[in-house]
Amino acid sequence: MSTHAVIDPATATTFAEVEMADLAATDAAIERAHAASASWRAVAPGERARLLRAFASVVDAHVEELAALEVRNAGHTLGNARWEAGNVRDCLNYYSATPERLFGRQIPVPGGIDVTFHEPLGVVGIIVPWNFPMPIMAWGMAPALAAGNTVVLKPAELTPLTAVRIGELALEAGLPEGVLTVVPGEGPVVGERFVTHPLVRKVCFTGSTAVGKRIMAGCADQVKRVTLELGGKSANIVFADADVAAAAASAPYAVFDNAGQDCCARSRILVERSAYDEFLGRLETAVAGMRVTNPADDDASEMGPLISALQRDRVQAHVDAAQVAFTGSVPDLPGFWVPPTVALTEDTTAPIWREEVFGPVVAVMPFDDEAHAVALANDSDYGLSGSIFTRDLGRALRVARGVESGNLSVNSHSAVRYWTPFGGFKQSGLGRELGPDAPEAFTETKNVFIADA
Ligand code: TXE
Repeated sequence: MSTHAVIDPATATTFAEVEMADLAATDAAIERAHAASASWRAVAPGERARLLRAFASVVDAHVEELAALEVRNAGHTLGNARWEAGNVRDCLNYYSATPERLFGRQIPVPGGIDVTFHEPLGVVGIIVPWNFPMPIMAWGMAPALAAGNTVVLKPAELTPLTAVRIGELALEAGLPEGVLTVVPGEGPVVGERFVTHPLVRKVCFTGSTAVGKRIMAGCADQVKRVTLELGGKSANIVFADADVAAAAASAPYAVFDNAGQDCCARSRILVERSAYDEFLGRLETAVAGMRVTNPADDDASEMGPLISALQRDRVQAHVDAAQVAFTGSVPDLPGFWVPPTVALTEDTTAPIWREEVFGPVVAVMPFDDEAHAVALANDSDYGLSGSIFTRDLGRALRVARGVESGNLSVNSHSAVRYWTPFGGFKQSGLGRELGPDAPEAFTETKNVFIADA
């Protein structure tokens, strides 16, 4: 075991140390999860539902504590961090309905009775990134547990604190030992072990496309089930017939929320040429008005720092290579700060237009008509999210059907709701999380035929 320093990204100071699991500790956690599996799947559905609701209530009682930890550890604004902790509670409550409603089917066949069952997979390994530690933890953990699996979960090296605390809260709520085990550690050690260990039956990964490809290849070795939520370069398409003022006012939140470290960030804004100048003017006013401050000192902060020096340097390299039109402000602090930045381009090969920046940087490009907008939006390896601003319902539906993306919002920048499926087209991922069907993705379908005679 070694320890890892946890850093406050607003001030670049260490404020906690976390023990990192080595291979032996990872194997032990997986074996404990496997040992707990038989009894967890045998818990009566109503009792499993009750335990998940108890877990949700304990999380609810600790929302402020968890939010404060995330403000410090990830530089999130207090409003976002409260929403994130509440999202853990909400996902647990939502999927607490699953154990009593995970219906199989009776399919008419000749010669007997045929029934299908949804059986738990066994141990599920969840690998979580640092950008939304709590929600992404919940999106895998809640449906997996509800469907009768046990979970080993690796938080990101940079942001382990809330996951460790939620693991403790699960025990406090009465979940049996081994049902949820949080294993802080390095990706290439703990994360890779989830991929290679035969007792882990499914891996859920959220992170970079590069690591996602590696995980998918590793899982192929054992035909292991895998869900991937990867990068994005989502388009925010603004038509001239839209409420341009509302679109411009919401655009900063569509991309600069969480300092742009969001796989759903609408980091490409496409504006119909006739509204381009008006939109840019309004966007400049909105960006200038953004409150970029240390969230740990300012409850009303609208944007905090980037997560690490490495991430700041990656983002800064993109900014240096782009044609910057205007920026917002940053506080004078030693942490990892980049101001909200707006770049202009008409070059579809420019890195700022093609690559995921994962920072508070947006590229704006004009378009000529509906077909041009859809073609530009689709000219990407990614397809996770996106927005369409228009007052024309027919156009909204045509464009929404035309854009190759897993999640689109019309006249809104909201991307993720736990009631609805979330995931990407193309290199943004594989499989879907959330929504009513998520628990089934943590089961095997078993078909049993009983002969009449
Ligand atoms: O991601 P990594 P990084 C994108 C974003 C960002 C870039 C790099 O563009 O700039 O990725 O971020 C674990 N086997 N996203 O380097 O390395 C790691 O420990 C198993 C998009 O931080 O993919 C962490 O828990 N696991 C994104 C998680 O993978 C491994 C969120 C993510 O880290 C591993 C984050 C390995 N070999 C970054 N190597 C999104 N989709 O929201 C690392 N990990």
